[in-house]
Amino acid sequence: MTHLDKLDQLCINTLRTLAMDAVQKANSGHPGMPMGAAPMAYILWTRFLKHNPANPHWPNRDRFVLSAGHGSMLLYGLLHLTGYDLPLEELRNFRQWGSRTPGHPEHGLTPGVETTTGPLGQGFANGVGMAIAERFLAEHFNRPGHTVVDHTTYAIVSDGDLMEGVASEAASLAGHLGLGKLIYLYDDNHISIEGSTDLAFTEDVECRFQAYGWHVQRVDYGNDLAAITAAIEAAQATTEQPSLIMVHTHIAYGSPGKQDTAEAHGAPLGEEEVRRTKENLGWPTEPPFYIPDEVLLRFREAVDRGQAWEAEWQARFETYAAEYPQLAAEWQTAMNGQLRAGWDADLPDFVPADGPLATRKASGQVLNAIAPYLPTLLGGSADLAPSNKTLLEEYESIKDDDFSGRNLHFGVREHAMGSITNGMALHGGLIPYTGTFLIFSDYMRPPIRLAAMMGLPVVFIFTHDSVWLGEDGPTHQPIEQLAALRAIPNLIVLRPADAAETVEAWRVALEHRDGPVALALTRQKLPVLDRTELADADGVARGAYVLADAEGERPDILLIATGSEVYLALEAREQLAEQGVEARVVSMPSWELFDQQPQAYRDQVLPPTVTARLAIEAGVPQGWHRYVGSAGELIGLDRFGASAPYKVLMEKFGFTVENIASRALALLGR
Ligand SMILES: Cc1ncc(C[n+]2csc(CCOP(=O)(O)OP(=O)(O)O)c2C)c(N)n1
Repeated sequence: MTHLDKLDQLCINTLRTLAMDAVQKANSGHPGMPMGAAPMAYILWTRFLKHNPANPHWPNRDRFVLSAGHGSMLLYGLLHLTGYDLPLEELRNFRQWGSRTPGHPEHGLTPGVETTTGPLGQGFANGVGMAIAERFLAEHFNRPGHTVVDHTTYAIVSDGDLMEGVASEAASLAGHLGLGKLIYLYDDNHISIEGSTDLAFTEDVECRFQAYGWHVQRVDYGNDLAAITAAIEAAQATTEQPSLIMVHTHIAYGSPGKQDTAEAHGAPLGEEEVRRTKENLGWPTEPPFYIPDEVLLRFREAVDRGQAWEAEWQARFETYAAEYPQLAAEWQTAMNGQLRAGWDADLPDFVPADGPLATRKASGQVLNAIAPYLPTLLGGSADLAPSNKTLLEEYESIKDDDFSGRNLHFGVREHAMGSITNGMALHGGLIPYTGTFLIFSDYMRPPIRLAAMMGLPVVFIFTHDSVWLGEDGPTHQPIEQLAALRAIPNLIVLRPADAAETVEAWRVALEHRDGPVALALTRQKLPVLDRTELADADGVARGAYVLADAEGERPDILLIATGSEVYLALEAREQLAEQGVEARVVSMPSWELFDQQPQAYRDQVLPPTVTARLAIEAGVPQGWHRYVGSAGELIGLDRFGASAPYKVLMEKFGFTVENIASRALALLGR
């Protein structure tokens, strides 16, 4: 072994043995990765990472992402040892019910965990979003002589991370944008679950990342602390390129029987092998979870250092606030995740005289109306901005050498767009949004799910929200996507019926701070509903509302519709009235918001006594029985779409006023 002083060695072996012991005690988990990556983690956390264990929310802290989330015990070891609020007892309870040490790191549960990782590649892309956020906020808030935003995003990434496509997408964009404050350490151990990476991963990673525009270095020996230190210093000095440091390591380092084997990846070493490994590392075999005093002292230096860093930053911030009070106030509002007062002053007020309008277009108008009031509203599209209407027209594009713009161009990279945007939200200070076609929500499902799990305030804009996009045909026509999104817990899906509902949907989306919102918007024009005759669009906030009621006391039938099918339901209501049938039309832009309403309100909108119910939505009917009941019926789509003008498709698929009216009559037995 080279360059290891004794205390460093003890610290590193503490990280290793804590992981071995916790996995052994839980009888489940991944010991190999923490054992191999312990030296780089130790160096990073004790010599470079600027953080404050006493305040995991210090805004100017460096961000650390453990993208190889299965190595969670490495992170829990670091958090405990450096003094975060994570007692040793929690490490003893690794993977147990109610512990703060779940199998994979969960943001919001464990102090100091910057993002939820485990699905490989996600953390890699989250880090890119964090670095974008840092650079944008630095550009926006720093002033000459006043640097209030200045930190680095670090990650440890693994073979699995680099095999995942989402990491390639994110790396490509990070290289393009020249994110110099992004430094990734690659745990290059040549082992994944099935065995050697020779089985499926033999590309030249170094050349690949160089081709993306990254600065790439190699550390040939994962225990060479001096080489790791020098590489991180060189990465820090590289300010116009992201850095990848390929550290050649050995999975389960120190285990006589399991080092360099896939066996050590995801299973306990076994009592006997733990004992042999400890002996081999010169470690006392008893007790488990042993932490030498001098090790704790060394790691806990982070506490005082962190407090000093934050205090120094706080002083800097106060000088800044004295000179730029308005900017400082804006910073506080943004970092608190609040909206500037009066942000909605210029929201458009749509009326029928405006003529028919696609909800995507209305959404674009909303975005442009709020952008001047929300200086940290930042997003873009996966190369579909002209279609998604996501462009902020008065602002420039973000470029590698200029982050003063407000429009991000994610390129055709939906998956990374979602994950990067999650990283932007995790960083804090931004109001991030994405844009693509609803059909491609399938390409970004993993980050949507994680945004929901983490409760991140991200707005996912999805246009071309039904088969009515027309001629592009079934590959582009969403059928099951609304149902699939509604299946994700803690995600609010909103499908507004007209321009006015779109404004209200945006209001909900921006004010909802503890989870993501998906907006489903039309490509085709829709009439702006006449609110002098109908209920106000602010009913959107309740998820469903009575748009047009029956004339008499009690409706004969409920017509429940969403988005572009609502105006059809309104016309069908009139036809039915001519035939003596009293129909109530319920606009139901969001199931999730409706389900949150008190029972009394839900019963008022969908009276239990009215069992004749017909729901109309251009998508799979899955789930609608919950609202129409066993006596109700659905007009939906149980097939893929077809390439044709949308008015033809509406005829062919039965989405006509006549068909709705006749199905309603049939339901009533007339
Ligand atoms: C998206 C995704 N697919 C599959 C897995 C299951 N999985 C966990 S770790 C891993 C690969 C392990 O290889 P590596 O990243 O090199 O980790 P190491 O073996 O070095 O611990 C896989 C396939 C996952 N966590 N995420």
